[in-house]
Amino acid sequence: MRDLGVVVDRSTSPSGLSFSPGFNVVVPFIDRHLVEGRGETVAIREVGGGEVTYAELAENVNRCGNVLTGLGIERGERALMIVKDCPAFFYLFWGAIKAGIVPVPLNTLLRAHDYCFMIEDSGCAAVIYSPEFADEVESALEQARHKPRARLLTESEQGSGSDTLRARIAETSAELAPVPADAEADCFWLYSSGTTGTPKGAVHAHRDMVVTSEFYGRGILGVSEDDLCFSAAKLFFAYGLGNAMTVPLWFGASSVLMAGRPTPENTFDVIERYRPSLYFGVPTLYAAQLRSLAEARRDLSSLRACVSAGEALPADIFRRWKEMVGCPILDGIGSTEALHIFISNRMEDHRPGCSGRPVQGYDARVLGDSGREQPAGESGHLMVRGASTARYYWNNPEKTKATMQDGWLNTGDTYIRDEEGYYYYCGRNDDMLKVGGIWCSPFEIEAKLIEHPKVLEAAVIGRPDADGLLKPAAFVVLNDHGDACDALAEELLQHCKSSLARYKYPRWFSFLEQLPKTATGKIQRFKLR
Ligand code: 3UK
Repeated sequence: MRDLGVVVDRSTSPSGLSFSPGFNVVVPFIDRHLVEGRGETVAIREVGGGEVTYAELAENVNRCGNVLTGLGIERGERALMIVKDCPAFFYLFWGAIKAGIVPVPLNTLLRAHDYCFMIEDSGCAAVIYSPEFADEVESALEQARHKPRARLLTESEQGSGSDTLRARIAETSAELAPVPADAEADCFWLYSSGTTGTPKGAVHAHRDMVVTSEFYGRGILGVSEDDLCFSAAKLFFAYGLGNAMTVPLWFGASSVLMAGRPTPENTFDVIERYRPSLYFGVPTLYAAQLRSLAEARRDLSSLRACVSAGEALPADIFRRWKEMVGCPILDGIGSTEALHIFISNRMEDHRPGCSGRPVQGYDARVLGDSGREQPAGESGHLMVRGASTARYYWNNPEKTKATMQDGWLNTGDTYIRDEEGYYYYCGRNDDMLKVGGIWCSPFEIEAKLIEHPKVLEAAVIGRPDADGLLKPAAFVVLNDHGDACDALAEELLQHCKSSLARYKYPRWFSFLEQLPKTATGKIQRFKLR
């Protein structure tokens, strides 16, 4: 792969990867497949749509890069993407990178005030969005003090004319030379949620996607050209981005894309119809799928591996899935900052209730509060080091310094490593929750509750549901405790749903006369738990 800018050779460097000067990651991920004779191979199968070959993909990437340049976006500037899982996501992401523009895929489940923050924080030059998200995105664009030069819908709702990415792609040149970059140069960002609800833009370099594809895709899953990947986790999530886009593209494999909310029914329909070999889910969905399998059998025989990440997979879900489906679920921990999974179970070596061992290419350690490494069996802060980690957060030197030290990433998780080198998740070091694998800040829900005129104070914590997965539970102190009733709980629920992202509402409400607090007035969350 020398003339494509990257050499994979385990004997030449510690990571086994070396990159040429001027390296632009689009070349090995997209253009290489034409050189290797894969032009007619299908890269993308779109549920309810058609197929996209590697030749069509490469052409549309070029056209899309030209569309972005034509909008007046310059090298190094950011293009925010609020785009559903569809081929246009691929065209935009890689087209931007090829033209030297920095794509920033955003969580499509967020609300206007979240997008407003990201528009201002990124100082983006363009916002490109699917019509499904137009209401939230357009109201964010109105509110934002920073006005991006360009805004563009991917397509119009009715599919007809007007000024859309689709229309512009058709009118633009299919030729585009890659802008020379560097393995270490800034390539794309992903926002990671902060404890207080303000997200941080993790800046990833060109090399990072090569590293995750080699280390996790090859090292753990042994992905080949023959694989068909299906990820219920969306492309905007670092986990989905790897599962459904970078890993399959790196190996010349295919990906099946499904837009919309994954349910047990629609994910099983996709598995039966397209017969993927690799399936990627999150614990909440596996739990729901198991309930659905108990009602009706499904043909999942095409799967050679199932993967779970985003939050810890309860041992019971692992066991029941193995019993019912026959194939183990490989739990692995990854993060937006590390880009993909860095500690994982393996096909030939998996343990229920365990995250597994470090993926080759990554080092992990568990530190005590003093900063010294903990002995086996004792819990501490999980740190990780590897060639795919983000080097900094945009515009946030304090958070960068607190999280990224000497090449080590502080994950914010508490872990135990046992005598044999297996890692066990013990919870977060902060109050953040993962709900369905997606970040959820208790402070953000509390702030929303306190906006309600009848609420004096609120505290939100994670409480395990019947499957052992944490979901937000709210404890509310009212101005007048006498108002407490089911109807008010319902009103508070609607109040939360009206402007928080859909997955963030409390699943339980309890009314208290007061919250447990320390002498200094800090809420004692452990007492509520
Ligand atoms: C938690 C897990 C226990 C943990 C992600 C795979 O989840 C991903 O990225 P995020 O930035 O969140 C990272 C945090 O989520 N977590 C993730 N996986 C597990 N906890 N067991 C797990 N298997 O708190 C971690 O610090 O949203 C997952 C690949 C790429 C990713 N970005």
